[in-house]
Amino acid sequence: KPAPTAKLKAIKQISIRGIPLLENVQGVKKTFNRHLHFAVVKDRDVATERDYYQSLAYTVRDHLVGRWIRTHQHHYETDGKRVYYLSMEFFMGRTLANTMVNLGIENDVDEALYELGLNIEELEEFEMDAALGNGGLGRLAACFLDSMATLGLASYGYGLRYDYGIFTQKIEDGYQNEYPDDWLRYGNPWEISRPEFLVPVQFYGKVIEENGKMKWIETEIIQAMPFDTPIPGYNNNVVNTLRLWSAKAPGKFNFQLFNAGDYIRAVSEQSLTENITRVLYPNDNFDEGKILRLKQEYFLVSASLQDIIRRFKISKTYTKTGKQPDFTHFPDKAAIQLNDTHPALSVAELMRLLIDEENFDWDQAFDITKKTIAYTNHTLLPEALERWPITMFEALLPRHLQIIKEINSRHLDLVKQKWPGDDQYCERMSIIQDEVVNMGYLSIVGSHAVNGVAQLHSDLLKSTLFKDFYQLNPEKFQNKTNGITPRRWILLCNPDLSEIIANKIGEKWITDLSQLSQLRNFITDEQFIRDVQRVKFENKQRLVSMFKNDYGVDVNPNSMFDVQIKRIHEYKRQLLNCLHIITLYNRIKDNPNTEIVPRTVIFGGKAAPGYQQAKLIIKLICNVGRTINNDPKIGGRLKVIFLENYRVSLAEKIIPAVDLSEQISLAGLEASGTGNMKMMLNGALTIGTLDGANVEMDEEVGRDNIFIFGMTVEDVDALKGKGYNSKEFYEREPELKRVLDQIRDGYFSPEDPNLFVDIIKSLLDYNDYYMLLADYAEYIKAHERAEQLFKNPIEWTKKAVLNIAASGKFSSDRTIAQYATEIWGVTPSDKKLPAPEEGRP
Ligand code: B1H
Ligand code: IMP
Repeated sequence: KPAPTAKLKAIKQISIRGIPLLENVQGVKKTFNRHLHFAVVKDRDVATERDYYQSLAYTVRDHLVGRWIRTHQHHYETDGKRVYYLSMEFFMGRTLANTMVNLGIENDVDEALYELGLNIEELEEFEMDAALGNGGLGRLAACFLDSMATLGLASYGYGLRYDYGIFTQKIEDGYQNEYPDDWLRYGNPWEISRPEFLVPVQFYGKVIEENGKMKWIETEIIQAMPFDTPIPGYNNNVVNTLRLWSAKAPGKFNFQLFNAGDYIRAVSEQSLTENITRVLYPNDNFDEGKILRLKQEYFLVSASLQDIIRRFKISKTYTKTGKQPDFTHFPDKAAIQLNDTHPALSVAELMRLLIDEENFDWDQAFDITKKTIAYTNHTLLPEALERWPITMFEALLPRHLQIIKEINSRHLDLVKQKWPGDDQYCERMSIIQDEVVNMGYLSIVGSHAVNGVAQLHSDLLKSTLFKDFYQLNPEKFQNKTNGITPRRWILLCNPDLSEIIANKIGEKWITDLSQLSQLRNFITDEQFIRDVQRVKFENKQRLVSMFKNDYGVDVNPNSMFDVQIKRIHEYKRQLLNCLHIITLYNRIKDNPNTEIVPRTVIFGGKAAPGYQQAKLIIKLICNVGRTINNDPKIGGRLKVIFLENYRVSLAEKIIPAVDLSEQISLAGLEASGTGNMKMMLNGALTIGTLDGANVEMDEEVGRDNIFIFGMTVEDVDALKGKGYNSKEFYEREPELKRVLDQIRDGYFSPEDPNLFVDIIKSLLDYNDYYMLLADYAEYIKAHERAEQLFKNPIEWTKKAVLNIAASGKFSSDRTIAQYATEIWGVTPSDKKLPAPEEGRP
């Protein structure tokens, strides 16, 4: 047995210092070969392209791990406030290229693979998207992780490791079909499991009182197994962690009690408890209210809070000084951000832990809870607001129901104080109403800050959905306009545009996107405008090749790429776009010789599997495409394409090629939108309503450089107030009437003439809930303005450049800096950590 000092000396040899890093091409080749041999266990005679991808992934991963370990050490040593982003969705997409970009090793790796006779872009295609999200909300979480790491925050994402992400969409005979997304089939080189940090999560059971203390007993336990994914910052040697929980059966039943048959059954049934993290719920902006979803939400919350508290207790302040953990300092050491109400149980769970486990009294516990937690709202749509029946709580989380009732009763006391004698406030503001728990209200009451995701949305929260709560606590309400990470959404996906920008203004814009405003100085620079035009054209050509290879359709790269890519939802009004397409079609048919701008209208997006109306809209788009694309009289001047299986990796290919970006939701319904920002940053012009962040894009770029149309929120309210009647618009506008009649009468579905009658019913018989017909005329006119401008390529490109130049506000770095200073109480830093070989920070 070695003496203690000898042991200390020996352990110093366990160090990552001196592990050679491969900062050059030779090194990359060597490591690549080593991984092919030792990790993939293949030689070049039998290795497949996928094997080469695997070796490449391991090679790139090698460059992360030193920085990852060092960053952990740094956070432990500095022991500052940590930021925890809790989300049911992290829509990460692919990791390989993003890692190379953020570590700045893409050129060396590129060169090394080229020398080995391999094509890096082809290998990248073997990586499955980590598609653990539905749409904007999940992708926002992913962009935030990138920005938090880039701003040097001690930040952690917490989520669920679904075995199956968002379904794979296939379009078969024009219909959407769903297939499971088996993303872990070939293993995941970007994650590392941490069985040593397994935590138990309790469900069901009952509550008893013992010596004046509440005890939650006889619970069923499911283990949460963490899987960590590295999150590299841009060029700063920071690598933070995304920790995703996977359900694991406890596996501890008493073998003695079972006979052989019971034993086999008991072991087999373990897999049933692991169903909790089996699959992502595929609904965007819609709450299904299923018990399995509630279990998922509590699983995330309970496992994450236990981990956060463990880390608090082992923080340097306590382990190095021998002091006892003091939870009154917890809010100085942890900020917890709730990504919508999906992790809202955090409020009740933190209260339970503080009161039942840490023996705090109610008032102190609630003070700590409120100071720690903040809540972001992402939608006003009533069908998306979570309201759980208390019967579900009663069975699954009896202690939490007690706590929520107590939070509510104390909250209502404050409401009574504020509005004495007015019972209506108590009725409206109760967290529990009609036997359901309003998770939005719980989140507000349990937080010190509540924010919307664009200025208009935040204002509407205060004036409508949370009006009473705003009057009670105006100081809580904030705005944090969404943003996107410029690393993935221009540097990675549009390297050629990035390069011509860098040639003009250097590279500082990559971490300070507002610097793009300098591009305004170059709109008279003819060469620069031609370069921007050329890059857009080349990006479109790449997409054209994909259309040809994957779909067998010919597309004219000189046509206007008119693109609507987002979840299929009635409020997003893909149907309005479709009405415009049919209008154009009719116009061309009526006047076959008119000079029109050739146009390719591209759709992409998934419909929730149970959302029949949305699925029918997909079918309509496909059928309209079939009719138009095959009509010889159109002669290719108008094409309609529905892109299958829209996802992060496909977005990266489409967005750089967009000319016209469709952002046409009914005003007041799209909380922010973030696709709008991605296309603006890549030099698209926007056709859009004054909704969500479009309002701020309009402010930044100026009305001359964006095609704004349609009703404002105030117009919508006024029209509803005086009584909207969609049939009036139908009768009043002949072109509109003709389009609707065609759809209704089977013009696009001759084999089944009644196929689309439900769509027309929703517009005429059910009075067009999303008011497409009211915005139709202005929408058509806005498109005419776009077409006019497109005829002048130089003028169009100048406006495209002005859009790029005005997109600086929409960096998620700006968004995160505001969260950091205005909600979390932490300070962004542009300091680089030392490189890993330079020793401990
Ligand atoms: C957004 C959701 C959403 N808002 C419920 N709400 C879900 C609600 O599975 N569920 O139950 C899933 C998602 N998603 C989007 O958030 C908004 O519609 C966008 O406008 C916004 O840009 C995005 C990010 O803030
Ligand atoms: P966590 O498990 O996510 O909280 O990360 C803990 C990390 O902090 C470890 O992986 C270490 O890299 C780092 N760390 C550095 N020194 C210590 C220590 O003395 N105790 C615990 N963690 C430490």
